[in-house]
Amino acid sequence: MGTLLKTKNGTYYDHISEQGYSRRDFVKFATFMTAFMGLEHSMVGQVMKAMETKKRIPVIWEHFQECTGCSESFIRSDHPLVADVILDNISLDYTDTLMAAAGHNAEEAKQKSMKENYGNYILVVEGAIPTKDGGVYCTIAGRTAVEILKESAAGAAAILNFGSCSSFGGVQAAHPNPTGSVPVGDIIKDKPIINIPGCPPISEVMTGIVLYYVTFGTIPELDSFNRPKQFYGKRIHDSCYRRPYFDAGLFAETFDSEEAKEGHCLYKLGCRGPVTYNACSTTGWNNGVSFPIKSGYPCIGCSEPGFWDNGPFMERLTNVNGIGIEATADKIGKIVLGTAVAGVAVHAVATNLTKRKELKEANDCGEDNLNNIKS
Ligand code: FSX
Ligand code: SF4
Ligand code: F3S
Repeated sequence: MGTLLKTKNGTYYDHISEQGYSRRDFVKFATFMTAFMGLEHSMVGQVMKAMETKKRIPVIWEHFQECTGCSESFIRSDHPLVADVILDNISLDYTDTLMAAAGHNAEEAKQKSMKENYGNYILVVEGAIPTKDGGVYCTIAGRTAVEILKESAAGAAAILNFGSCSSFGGVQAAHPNPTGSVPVGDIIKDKPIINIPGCPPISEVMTGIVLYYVTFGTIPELDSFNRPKQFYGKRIHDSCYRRPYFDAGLFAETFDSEEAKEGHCLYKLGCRGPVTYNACSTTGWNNGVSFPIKSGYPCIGCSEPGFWDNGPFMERLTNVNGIGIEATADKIGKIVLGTAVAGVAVHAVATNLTKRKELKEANDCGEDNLNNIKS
């Protein structure tokens, strides 16, 4: 786990080596992350070069109204270097959850880092910000979240909102939103903001954005909700392994049915996959091991704005955007099969399956790159 201000200077690769990782680990990590970021295989060298030559970017990580699931997701990545790149190598100058220091020491370290790195650090925010009654519903050391956020944002080069709470308000902002919670973007208007929603988001996606910034010195292309397109450009439905069942009109009616076990579509059990943009069905969680639908539970749309109010969960959607009808699941299956949408959707599934395969190969072939890639 990260130690406060341990990695003050040096490149990412210096720190990766310091942590005891081998060159082989580094190449495997770079290969995996390049594929994960959706970049061409030929870009592995550039990613490695950036990590070998660029000094680490300081990260200040604030927590406001949330459950800390985003941090949990982040540190529990199946890929050991994913968390270590941020915690030990990109260097975490302040996070009240993970840092070793506490109280006044922690606060002093944060103030020092923000001053020294003014204009250059990345601000990561987890959690929404309550604004009602002067913001009193989230205070840390006597200061409101609004006050702390404004101070931390002032010297940030960019803000990464980790999770649906800081991105869109999340559970706190659900009706009737008793504390007047808002996302970061409602308060900070003069900084580049990247939303990385999900409740929580996939850990490799969080690292992928930081690594992209490190490699290219710029933020990736965003959609209309400020989500990076390479991870949020497709619907869960577009690459879901249960999709052939949807297209064939075969649906599980209950969770404990044989059909559910066999892989029939969970649409009738409330799946939000057709209206949810996230990478879960393409990349999977925990190094591709699984994701909610694969575990037998419908997608609840956790990366979409206002998902808590888009319920009740476990009840089927009646209106699927993009397909543009209100109909029963059976009708949707038939209509998708019978229109041009089918062509687009099948193509998307095929594309995403290719990406999934590439990721697996990247994971397997990192070692080969030791010989093939000039560093
Ligand atoms: Fe929110 Fe993250 Fe959900 Fe929890 O911090 S996105 S409640 S998983 O933890 O902010
Ligand atoms: Fe998969 Fe859900 Fe789409 Fe069915 S509705 S194919 S379970 S994403
Ligand atoms: Fe969330 Fe749906 Fe993925 S619930 S974790 S976006 S499958």
